[in-house]
Amino acid sequence: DHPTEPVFMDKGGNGTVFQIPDSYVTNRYNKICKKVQQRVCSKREQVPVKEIQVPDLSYPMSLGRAEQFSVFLKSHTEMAGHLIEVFVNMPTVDDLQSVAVYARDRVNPVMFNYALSVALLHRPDTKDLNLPAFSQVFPDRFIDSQMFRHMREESFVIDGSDSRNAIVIPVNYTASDLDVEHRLWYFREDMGINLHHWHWHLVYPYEAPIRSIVDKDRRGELFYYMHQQIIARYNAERLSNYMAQVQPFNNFDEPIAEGYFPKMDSTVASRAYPPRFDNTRLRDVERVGQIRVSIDEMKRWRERIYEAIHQGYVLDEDNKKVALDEVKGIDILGNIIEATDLSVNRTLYGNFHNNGHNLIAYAHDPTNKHLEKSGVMGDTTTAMRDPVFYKWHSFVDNLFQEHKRRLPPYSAEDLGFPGICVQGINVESRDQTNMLTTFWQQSDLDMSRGLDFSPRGKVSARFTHLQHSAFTYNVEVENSSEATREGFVRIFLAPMLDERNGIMELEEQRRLMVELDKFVITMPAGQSTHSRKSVDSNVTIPFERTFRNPDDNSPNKAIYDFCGCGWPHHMLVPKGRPEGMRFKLFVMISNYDDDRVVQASECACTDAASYCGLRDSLYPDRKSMGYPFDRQPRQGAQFLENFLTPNMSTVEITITHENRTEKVPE
Ligand code: CUO
Repeated sequence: DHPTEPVFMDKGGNGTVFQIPDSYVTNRYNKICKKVQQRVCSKREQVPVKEIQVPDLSYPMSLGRAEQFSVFLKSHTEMAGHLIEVFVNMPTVDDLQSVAVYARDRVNPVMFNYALSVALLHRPDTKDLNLPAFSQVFPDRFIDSQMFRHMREESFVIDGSDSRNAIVIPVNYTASDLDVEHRLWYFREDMGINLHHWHWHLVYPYEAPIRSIVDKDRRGELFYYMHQQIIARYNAERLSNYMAQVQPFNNFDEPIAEGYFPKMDSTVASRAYPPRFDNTRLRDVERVGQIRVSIDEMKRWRERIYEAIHQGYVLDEDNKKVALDEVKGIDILGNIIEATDLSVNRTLYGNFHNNGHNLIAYAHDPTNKHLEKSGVMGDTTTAMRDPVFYKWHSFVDNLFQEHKRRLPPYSAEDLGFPGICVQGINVESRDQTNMLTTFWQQSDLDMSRGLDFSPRGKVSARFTHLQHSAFTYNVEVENSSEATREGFVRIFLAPMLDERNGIMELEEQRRLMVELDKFVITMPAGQSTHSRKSVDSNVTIPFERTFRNPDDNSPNKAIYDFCGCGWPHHMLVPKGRPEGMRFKLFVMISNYDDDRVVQASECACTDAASYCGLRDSLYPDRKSMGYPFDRQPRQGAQFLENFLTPNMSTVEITITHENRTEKVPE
């Protein structure tokens, strides 16, 4: 039944005829497709597709299907941008479905997924759809490639999906204990963390053909803040593991001491993700037709960014000064540094952060001499696995901090809330007060969406990840004003001691302040106690969203929706130490009348608003992100205790890590 012609012709939307290479399975097996379909999908629902005039997709199709798509490469995001535009502009969902079906077998699969996801998130008629987790669609980006062989074996067990065993993903598989950095495997290689990062960049693309997709409220500031929080969290984990804080990568001429060997194969590119050896030196990247990044250019951009920060203004394309003021400065800077389409001057300030990723991602083969693909730093799904990610972003954060240091510190008056006194805060967990515990837990994830094994059915991977016991905050407040007041409760956590076991000074500690929660309370006159559960955190998404299917029919399904951006709840608190590690928990109640953002709609994805914003809405806090720790402390506030105004309080808590593994319930 096989067709004989090696090459097929197809018509683009503008009537032009272009060649489809004979590698497109759908074309080559056109005549037997019904049979093939029955073989692989016999038990699945078949969805009829409307016939449409297919738009010209030749531009996005110019990226090979087996190429490695990267959102940090401008040429790739431009192609993806074209595809996003096509998807967003399809008049109806049926038309979108038809063009998506057409594109799926022709366009690079990762680009297809990226573009369709961005379009689905931004089309008014699809934005409430649940996207399948990226980990299920492209499991190769999250797990040891050796596991696929085991999964294939398991897939031969056809006797109903219940007979198949979950494949246990080994822990400690990317390095040995000789590598000190490997102590952080559970953070860097955590699936939920990597999914959050992918999803954040999906919600906030730095470039798109439709301006509203990029131009979101305080988008540049959120780039700064979300990544600043990643570094703060990472440093808390480092201290938990008796390691010094991450050293920013600020010298392009110095080799990168930390190597990284991902041990993952890209199933799309059919190639292993290349490793980076210890002490790799950066060189200019000159990959013809792909990307050019010169180290000198990076240095020039860096100096111009520093200069702008020190002058207090940037220059736009017309050479006009745009002030880096207290309100908009950080947002302008975020867009310049990342850089996004909203950068006021890409010519002058370049594409600093994105090209830093590229410079590092191609350090093993900067001229494409060996025809190697990019390392894990070249993609938002995988970048956080590599220790160098944190060094790079720590440096990027230093640039933002340089700006923040130039702003006037908040005075005690700015910070205060007259009439409100926080009398105390404590946390309760497992009948203990101010003691939190972490431990290991196993969870299963069905990978079958991304594994084309036949016969189909559930093939699960079993991950080991950090988890903590649930806890509750109790905040005691005295409202001495006559009236009921609304307060915005801001809760942060930071290590108490530095690497030398000394009490940390606030200027250092404020950068390690991890936001745990933020919520509104109503305080009647007099005393009141306000309790809040850890699972309700304003930075995390529920555990189930990381580890369950959107089409899971479990009875719990109704209690969670599937907005994918958000820190995974199982990583809410740092690991701590087996003997217990001392942290400071900080609470502040600010006046919600000053902080409230008045806006209409209640949007569906509100779980992780502090790190992800709200869809189609303004960022739900008028204060600067990271407030009150985003600026240098005022004179005299050398330690956290000196910083406190009556509407704040702190308590010392101990986080103990129990080295036990909670198994998946049978
Ligand atoms: Cu998220 Cu560098 O921006 O990875």
